[in-house]
Amino acid sequence: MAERTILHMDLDAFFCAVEELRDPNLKGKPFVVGGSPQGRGVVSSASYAARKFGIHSAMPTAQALRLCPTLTVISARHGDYAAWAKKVMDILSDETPLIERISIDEAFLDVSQVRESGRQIALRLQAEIRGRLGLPTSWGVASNKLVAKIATEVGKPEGCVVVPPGEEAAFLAPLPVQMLWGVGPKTQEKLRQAGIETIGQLAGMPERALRSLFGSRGPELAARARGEDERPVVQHHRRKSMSVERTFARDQGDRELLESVLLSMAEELGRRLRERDMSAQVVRLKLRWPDFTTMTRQRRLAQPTDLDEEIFAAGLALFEGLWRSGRKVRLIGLGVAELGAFPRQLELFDGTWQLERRLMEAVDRIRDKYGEGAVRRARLMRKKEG
Ligand code: DCP
Ligand code: MG
Repeated sequence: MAERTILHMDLDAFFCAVEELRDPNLKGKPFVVGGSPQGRGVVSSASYAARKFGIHSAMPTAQALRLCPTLTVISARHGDYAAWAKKVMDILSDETPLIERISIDEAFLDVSQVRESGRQIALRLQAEIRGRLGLPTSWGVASNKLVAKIATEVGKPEGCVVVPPGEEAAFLAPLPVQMLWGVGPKTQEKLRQAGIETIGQLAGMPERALRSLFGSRGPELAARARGEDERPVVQHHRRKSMSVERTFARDQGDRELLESVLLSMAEELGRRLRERDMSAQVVRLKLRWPDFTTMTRQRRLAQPTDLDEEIFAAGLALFEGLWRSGRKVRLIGLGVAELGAFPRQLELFDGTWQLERRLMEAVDRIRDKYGEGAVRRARLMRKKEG
């Protein structure tokens, strides 16, 4: 394979950084974006000041507050984060079409064909995102995705770490094995028992020892530890499904409330589809009862949609098939699947759909400008979560 130049970008404390744009007083303070400590809320994103107390993503908010009693807890505004992330991705797309988005705040770029050096491109994009949007990013530059992503991690925050070709293994050697893609807690524990803690030690393990520990996965693991990775940057990476779910602080059995939660989820999914110019063929519902049994049902639509109302109608029909009046629900989730490109040709045949689509586009614009709460369907106004 010809030598490649791969960039990896990840926003620093992303949800927190967006909250700092809204309220600059938060800068430098310990705060998190996350769920409420009274319920079963967890931290989504922790400011760097909060991380000094040992607070991190996925930690229960109640525990975070014990570590730092003066911590500010902000509830997530997902619509805002999606809108800011899209602005960042648009700046990257202006640079090159060879871009693969791998999460809300992360992307790979293949700039092998660009004359400028990887470092120059990364520093220029970092400055542009900081200057135009006010958001901090970290960058990794390497000959493949695996090493570029770890380089980003090492340089955080606001770093730009370049690993020259040929230096991959030496760069990885001192780092802990769990930084390697594919090494989860179980693999890490096995390695620890074998006395292996760094990526360099893993790379130096005899093939026989690797095979006896990990079977056919062994050689692959060793190749990664040497910093080898041939995976291409996949353009227009299309997700096959997306979903939102909500665990209630208290189990809920009220029909109106559950329906209004479903509707707000349908609105979020519709918006995310429209932002990506995609439509969904399948709608899925997930319900978890207080005893933790979980049911999922799905329904195939007559034609693909990106409209809140149609997603909601399908979700509601599934809900009615599973739920009996008054039955308490612990978690409710709504998702869409079999995503595809937006079926524009349908516009010619379906006037109502076209009207609804234009209405939704107007609503999206208002929400971009004034926030998610600016436009709500009337039925969402009726009831607040009890
Ligand atoms: N996120 C979440 N729950 C998690 C992890 C992440 O909701 N368990 C959300 C919030 C983060 C965003 O995804 O802001 C991006 O995830 P990152 O892992 O990149 O975390 P941050 O951007 O917050 O911090 P970092 O500076 O380490 O990248
Ligand atoms: Mg991030």
